[in-house]
Amino acid sequence: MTVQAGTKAGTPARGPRQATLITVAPTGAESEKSVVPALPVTLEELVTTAKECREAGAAVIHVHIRDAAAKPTLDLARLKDTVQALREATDLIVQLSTGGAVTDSFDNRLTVLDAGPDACSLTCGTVNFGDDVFMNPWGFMKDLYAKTQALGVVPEFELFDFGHIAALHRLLAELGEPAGGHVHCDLVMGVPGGMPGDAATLVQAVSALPASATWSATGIGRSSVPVLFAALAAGGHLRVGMEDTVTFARGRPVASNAELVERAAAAADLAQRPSMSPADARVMLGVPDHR
Ligand code: KMH
Ligand code: ZN
Repeated sequence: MTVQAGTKAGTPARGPRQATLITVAPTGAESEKSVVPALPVTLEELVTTAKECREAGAAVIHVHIRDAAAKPTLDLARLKDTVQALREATDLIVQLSTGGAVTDSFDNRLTVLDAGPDACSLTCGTVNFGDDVFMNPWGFMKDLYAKTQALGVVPEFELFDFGHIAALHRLLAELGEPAGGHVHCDLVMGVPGGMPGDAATLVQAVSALPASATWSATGIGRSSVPVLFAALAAGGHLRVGMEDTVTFARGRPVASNAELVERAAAAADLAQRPSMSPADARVMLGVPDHR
């Protein structure tokens, strides 16, 4: 693993130190198209969204897909088509969700990697998820991580709670470095059942990450703006998108994913840490360009 002397969690370990990596999570598995009409659910809508978000400053796209009825699916053929279409249309790093929906089986979630993405999410533990449970037992985590290593898919470690950070340390100790040789984490804050989305919690979580890790943070729902500012202030990167919030401001629905990326990029500019290009993000994360 690349361990750089003198770096600590919270400072970007590679690539342009000042830039902010912005990931967009445009769809998720939870919102319904009938309730949130701006949600991109078809391949065409997703590709249009990806281009707009790239223009607005995103470097990574975290992808959940939907079927013809706009329901969440992990259909492998659809996932392959999606990876190909996003690569043809943009230079974004394509990160497929292995979390899927809370109803997805472990086998189907492992199969996601066979779609050949650049990167994938890898959640480091089970968490209460509103009225549901998002299941990520140790055995599944290990199988998923071993498969990312075998296929060269770069994982992003999704951390919903403090116990997930302990599990991440255990995973790295037992199975070694990730594909790409660099650890990048995403703090997912404000899920009902996970860690709260506030500045004090963020600082505490960052202090527990592996020493050479880079990290981003996302706040769910009303914690999206406070987490965005806390992450920038603490030297982290950002994830935004309609997977995480469908409300732009009190009483005002999100009109498009691009406006969330625009707001994140504007905040990053104000923080003197402008958005990072996909090419620089590939260097930081250790993601080869498969296009
Ligand atoms: N939809 C959630 C149950 C991930 O993408 O890896 C899980 C999730 C995490 O969204
Ligand atoms: Zn997701």
